[in-house]
Amino acid sequence: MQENWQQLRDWIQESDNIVFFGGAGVSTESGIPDFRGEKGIYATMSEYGYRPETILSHSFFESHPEIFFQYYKKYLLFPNAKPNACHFALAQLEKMGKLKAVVTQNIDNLHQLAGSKHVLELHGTLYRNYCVHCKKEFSLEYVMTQEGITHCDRCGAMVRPDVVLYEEGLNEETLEEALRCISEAEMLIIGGTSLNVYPAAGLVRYYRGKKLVLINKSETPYDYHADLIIRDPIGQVFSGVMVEI
Ligand code: CNA
Repeated sequence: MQENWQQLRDWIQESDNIVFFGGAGVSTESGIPDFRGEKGIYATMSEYGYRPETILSHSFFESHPEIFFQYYKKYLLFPNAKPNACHFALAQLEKMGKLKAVVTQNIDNLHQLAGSKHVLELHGTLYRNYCVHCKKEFSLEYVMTQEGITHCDRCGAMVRPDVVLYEEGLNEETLEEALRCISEAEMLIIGGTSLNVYPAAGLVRYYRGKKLVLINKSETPYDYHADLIIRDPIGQVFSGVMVEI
């Protein structure tokens, strides 16, 4: 096993208050593309003539709902994706009493599918949907049965995913709980995130310990704060490390 993987294994073995902070790169090995990675959707598509950040903003959702729904159903919804070795390892570490929280920017529900219980979804989830007018809640299955814009079966208004769009604020309670977990953590593992999206990315600044691990294929603005950097695919890293824990 390479040296930096061994260091990660040793720190995991020693720690009983680990927090994981992750992003889209955690799910690329499950077949869900990220935004800013090498094969991310920001690099590969422009068919609508708008930047993805524009399409996924609150004002665009209100002004161009047809494009918003087409885009999100085509590029963000992967209902058949399965958790990978990273998701399963984190669930296992929680069961062992070592990991206290998964703080995620992901909206794909894969941590819960893998068995994690304490998951703080900073950007919400595609698995909850609600009517913008009467607030009736809908499942993902309901959304998938409708082409284009999803409409409420009670009042006819639009049904939107319960995710945080650009220009929208994060849920205060989730943010506070994430901040508490990170600031109390003995070990913080940051993985699969470009640390470009604020305020979520700013949360990692609240970590005060000496075991900050960054597992990311590409550089991030936070690399110089890390005590350990691993550039390998995160699922492979966890499957390699977990056999010895
Ligand atoms: P991002 O900006 O796309 O960054 C992803 C990072 O992960 C990049 O730096 C990649 O180099 C790195 N990466 C990709 N694959 C791997 C891998 N296998 N192992 C290690 N590193 C890898 O994504 P962020 O999460 O930083 O940005 C936040 C956005 C992305 C949030 O608002 C999410 O909702 C949104 N998003 C979520 C999903 C999802 O839920 N699966 C998918 C796409 C985008």
